[in-house]
Amino acid sequence: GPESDAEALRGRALAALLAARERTALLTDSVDDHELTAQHSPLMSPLVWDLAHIGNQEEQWLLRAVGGLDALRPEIDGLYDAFEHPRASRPSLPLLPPAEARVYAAEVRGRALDILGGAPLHGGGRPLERAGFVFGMVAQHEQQHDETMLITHQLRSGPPVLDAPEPPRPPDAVTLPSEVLVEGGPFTMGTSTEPWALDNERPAHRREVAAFHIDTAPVTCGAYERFVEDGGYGDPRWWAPEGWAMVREHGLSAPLFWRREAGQWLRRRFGVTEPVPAGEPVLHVSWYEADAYARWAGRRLPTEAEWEKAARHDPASGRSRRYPWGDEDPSPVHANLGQRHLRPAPAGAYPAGRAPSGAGQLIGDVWEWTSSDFLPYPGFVAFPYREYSEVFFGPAHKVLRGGSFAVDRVACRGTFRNWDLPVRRQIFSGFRTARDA
Ligand code: AVJ
Ligand code: FE
Repeated sequence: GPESDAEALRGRALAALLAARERTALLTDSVDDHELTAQHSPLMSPLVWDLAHIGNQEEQWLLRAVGGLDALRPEIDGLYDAFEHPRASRPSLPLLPPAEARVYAAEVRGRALDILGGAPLHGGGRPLERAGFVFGMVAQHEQQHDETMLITHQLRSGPPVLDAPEPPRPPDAVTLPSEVLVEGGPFTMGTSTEPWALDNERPAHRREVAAFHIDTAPVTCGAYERFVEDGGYGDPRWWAPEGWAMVREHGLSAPLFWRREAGQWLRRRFGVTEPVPAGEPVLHVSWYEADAYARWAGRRLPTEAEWEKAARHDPASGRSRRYPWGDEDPSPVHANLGQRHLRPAPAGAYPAGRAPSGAGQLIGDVWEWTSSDFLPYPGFVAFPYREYSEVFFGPAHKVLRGGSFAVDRVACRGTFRNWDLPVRRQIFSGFRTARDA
């Protein structure tokens, strides 16, 4: 009944909040105070900013909006407002030092758990609390910043501080077809029922999608290396005009973190230099690089609707699944999520995670660039704040789908939408290609 449903939701929200904090602790306790406050890249905040920002968002939504409490430290709100201070300027702000930031986040968390214990999560409650949405939103927010902090870890120099086991090898990579066919026809895109889906994933709506072919797996480093070796970065034919300008301005010749030494491509990954692994999905490419590779290969990026149809549409039932493999939450047999590994799994891994279309590794491993601009779905309503999605809609941002190895499962679904500028390559981004049928 409603009572046990509310208790199940409370348990799920509690588990999601605790898991996020455990990961935040791993990312912020693995470096010293100097590294927490340093600027590792002008593209990123100091780690200690993310830490206190996580606490400040939790305070604003769980303590103030839900709990009706007054601000614990009203004077710091402005420091941790992402719109007030661009990332490059954050190291020079009077930020809370690491010890104070930890105490602040822990104090907020203690009160948030008290509020969770008494919140009406079922039925008639306020929209913010219904089905535990706001608690799920805060857990997703923390996990998204944990991914951001992992990007900062990748950008830092010095010896490695993180470690994780290797991802599983594919059982049958050699027998996989390179692409699959998705038949034409309508499918249901987005969701109106997923309780913790964010505003930009809503509402569910029908989309007509013509037949297309899409890669079975993300484009690998080995395939991408052939584009590099074929002079791809020196040939304007393959590039969008702004992409070509980016290549020229920054002298780009390969994905970020790659370098060529003694006739071999090497890459740096979380402080370790290693040969570029041919069978692994390519990482750290911008939208412009993905777009150029696809043109060189005689193909194109999939649209966002094509990506979601390949990932969710079940022709047998005519309905869209929560995930490629079905409606069950992700487990380690389905996808490389949650920073369990510090790299994508080789192409062809996770056979249990494949979609009815036959495409695999749609969830986890690498964020996948699509050709689409980040736009609202028909019937979009900003909730609970315009600054999460609405202010980013428009042609400046391209959509990424599917999540990377650095995404937690609470912040990943078949409907989940990420976005970024087409020049960005420090993110855990790759892609797959498509063509008209
Ligand atoms: C959805 C990943 C683009 O990190 O800028 C974090 C998520 N929003 N805090 C970002 C987010 C507010 C957002 N992305
Ligand atoms: Fe944020």
